[in-house]
Amino acid sequence: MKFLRNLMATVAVFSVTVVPAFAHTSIVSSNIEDGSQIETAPASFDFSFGADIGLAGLDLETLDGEPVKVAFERPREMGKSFSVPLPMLEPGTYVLKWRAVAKDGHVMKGEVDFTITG
Ligand SMILES: [Cu+2]
Repeated sequence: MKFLRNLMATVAVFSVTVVPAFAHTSIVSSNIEDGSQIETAPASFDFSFGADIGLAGLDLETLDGEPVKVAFERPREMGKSFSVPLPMLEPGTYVLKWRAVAKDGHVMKGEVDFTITG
């Protein structure tokens, strides 16, 4: 019985650590893909997650880490799809950094790197 109890405890711990990972999501589609080379910057960054999230932040930087101003307003509601207007971008490489809060309160982060070839 001791073995069974240990086994159950192990299974319980394993479930607790594994299940929340499934609740997390990331960008599943976007008009600017990570690592993409695009001729002209789109007027907005349109992106969707696999589940409802609270979009907490979106920052745009040049490759050197110079911030580029983006008209981002934190949405009040959770959602899956977002559209953030982008400024006119000169040719160069940029990094979009997003932060989101999952339904379980965990913070998720990601980056989308792209190059405007001009
Ligand atoms: Cu979580």
